[in-house]
Amino acid sequence: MQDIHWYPGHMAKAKRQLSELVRYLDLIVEVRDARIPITSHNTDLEPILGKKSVVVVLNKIDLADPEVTPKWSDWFWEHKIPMITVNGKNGNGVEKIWQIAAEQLSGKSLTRAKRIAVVGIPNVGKSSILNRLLGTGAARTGNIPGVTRGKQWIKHQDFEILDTPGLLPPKITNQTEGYKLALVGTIKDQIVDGYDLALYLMENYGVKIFENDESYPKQLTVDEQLAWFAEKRKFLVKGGGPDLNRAIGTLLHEFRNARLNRVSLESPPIESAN
Ligand SMILES: Nc1nc2c(ncn2[C@@H]2O[C@H](COP(=O)(O)OP(=O)(O)O)[C@@H](O)[C@H]2O)c(=O)[nH]1
Ligand SMILES: [Mg+2]
Repeated sequence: MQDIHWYPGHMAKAKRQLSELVRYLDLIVEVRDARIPITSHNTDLEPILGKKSVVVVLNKIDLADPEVTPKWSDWFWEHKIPMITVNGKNGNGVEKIWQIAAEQLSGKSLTRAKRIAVVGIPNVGKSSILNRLLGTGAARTGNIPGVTRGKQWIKHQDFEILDTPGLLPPKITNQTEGYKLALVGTIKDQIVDGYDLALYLMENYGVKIFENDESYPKQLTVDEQLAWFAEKRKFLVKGGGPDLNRAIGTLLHEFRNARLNRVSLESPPIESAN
């Protein structure tokens, strides 16, 4: 895999902007990808948020393994992290955000509206969720000096929610995280080599992806599995060999769009009871 590096200045600027914003907030809605609930969280958020209330929203549940997502729900609540699962694309579950926000802030007596912002790494669905939230009869309110240059607070019930999401780059500290982020589409294919990515996918998730396909050759090497996929789809080069490039492109495309068996790339860690 090629080096993935974010310019340190890029990360620093995002952190600074978010720190400035957080001072004005009562609650942060942190959107994560349900297929990678850990890797789609940038741990640099924690010192920025301090003791502010956070609600985690696991989005894109339509793309995740339906057996794994409920385990994540249990895991978050066991760790006392309020969370809900949603589909930002069709809006399912998004309304629950108002309810859980109200619950989390119920102990807080404020004479002004309670202020919320949506934050997260790129492509997790922040804008989709925000649009759904704001499509529910919300009205624009005045500016709050300091934080709102170019931004607007939108009034909904006794909340004010910022109309633009807070953005943090993903934090990539090892190759596996890079692969996972590339597989869910957070970082572009140009950064991670498609062949490496397809091999990583086959090696770690091939069994799950093709669990309903009896012809899937578990016992073969990942290269041979890619060739199997090419042949199965009749992707052949001139002369008759498997067209691996086309197989890689199709495999990644179909994975990302959940045309294959739905897979979560991360499951909750198994913790001992003591
Ligand atoms: N399948 C699916 N796609 C989603 C969902 N939420 C957002 N998307 C898609 O994911 C892409 C990124 O969403 P966007 O809201 O722009 O993410 P942002 O970068 O975090 O603001 C878009 O193509 C959305 O249509 C979801 O729950 N399911
Ligand atoms: Mg956006």
